[in-house]
Amino acid sequence: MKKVCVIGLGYIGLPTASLLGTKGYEVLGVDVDTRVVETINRGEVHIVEPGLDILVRSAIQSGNLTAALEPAEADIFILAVSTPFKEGYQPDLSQVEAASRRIAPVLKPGNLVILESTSPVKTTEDVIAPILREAGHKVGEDVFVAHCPERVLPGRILTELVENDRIVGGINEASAEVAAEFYREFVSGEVLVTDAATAEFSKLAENTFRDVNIALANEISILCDREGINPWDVIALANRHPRVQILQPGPGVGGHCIAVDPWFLVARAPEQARLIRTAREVNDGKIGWVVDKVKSCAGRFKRPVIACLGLAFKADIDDLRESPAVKIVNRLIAEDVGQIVVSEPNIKSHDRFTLIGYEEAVVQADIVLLLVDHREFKRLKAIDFKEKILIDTRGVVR
Ligand code: SAJ
Repeated sequence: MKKVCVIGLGYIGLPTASLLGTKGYEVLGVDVDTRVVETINRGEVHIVEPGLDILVRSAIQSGNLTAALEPAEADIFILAVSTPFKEGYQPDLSQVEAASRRIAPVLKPGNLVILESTSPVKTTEDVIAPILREAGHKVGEDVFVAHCPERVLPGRILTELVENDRIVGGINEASAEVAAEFYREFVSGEVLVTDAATAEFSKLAENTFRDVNIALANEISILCDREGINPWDVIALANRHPRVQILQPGPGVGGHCIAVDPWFLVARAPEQARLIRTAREVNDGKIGWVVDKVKSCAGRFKRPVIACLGLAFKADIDDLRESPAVKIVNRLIAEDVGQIVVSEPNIKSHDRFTLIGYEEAVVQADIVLLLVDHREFKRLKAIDFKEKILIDTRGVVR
């Protein structure tokens, strides 16, 4: 049985580790967080993703998945740590570096090291390979190194882990071939082979494509608002053209991927990546635009009750990372725009906001600010907002 060691048991590492644990691999999942390790070893999960609880439980019960704080010898090492940005939108690769340092002492000839974390172009070559060489390994000869970017959509992770096409970029041809062979064992999509830097760039290009196109939708929505026109009608009609596919406007772009990754391209070429930077700024700027909109409506009341519907970064998930909704609610509270009530059907409690049911929130409100297109909110009808002001940032209420 092949041994796989997965470093980082978050939104990508845990689904990958548990999937492999049910596909005939002996998997050791490694995380620096004791609480995470203990939770997984009990067969439980610390993140919400459809089907993940069942998969983890069955992988743990079969004995093929174990979680630990330290890596151990294996055939294949998968790095699935996070790659955020730090001040000035500069990539923070400290977790990739730390993970490489921790596996270096246990690597043996014939091992394969795969970076799955979305990373700046040349990370595999300029960050991981030197650390492994320093530890005495012949990279590309006796330790194979490749980048295979994760491409799964939160909410559909378990399906997409298997069905999506995968890009496998090797540090050399031999590494690419060894890594491609591994993915072909459990992926039903096509495995596309290239070099590491091309794989890194392709992943960044995918998320940047989304960001730039959402920025266009957000800018269109701001222009429509000036004209008193419904942007969702404009976009739906424009999209009836056979070659037009405008995305949906919202309160800004959230999550740990699309709101972060384009900065990796900007950081390497600040002078040239002008459109990409502007798109990021347009999407981040939508947050302030929504806050200003609420403030201008609030001015009509003495102290309005403002119901904020949704905190997650997108529909029907519990993930609040980089969520524009959270940023907007925080700003409304900080600027004391009114009495704020918050509803988020996908989480039980929040450390700063008291959560109430969405129907009750609407009843109490003078102003309803709809921030996420959760399925619950789609049940609301225009009649529910009679004599209230509705600011619908997602075009949910028709
Ligand atoms: N959003 C809009 N309008 C749209 C689409 C999305 O405002 O038309 C917003 C969402 O509300 C959310 C943000 O953009 O705040 C991102 O949501 P998303 O569903 O587009 O993407 P993520 O961040 O959940 O996952 C993306 C995916 N990438 C692409 O679709 C190209 C996923 O496949 C990647 O694996 C993931 O990033 C990642 O981990 O990089």
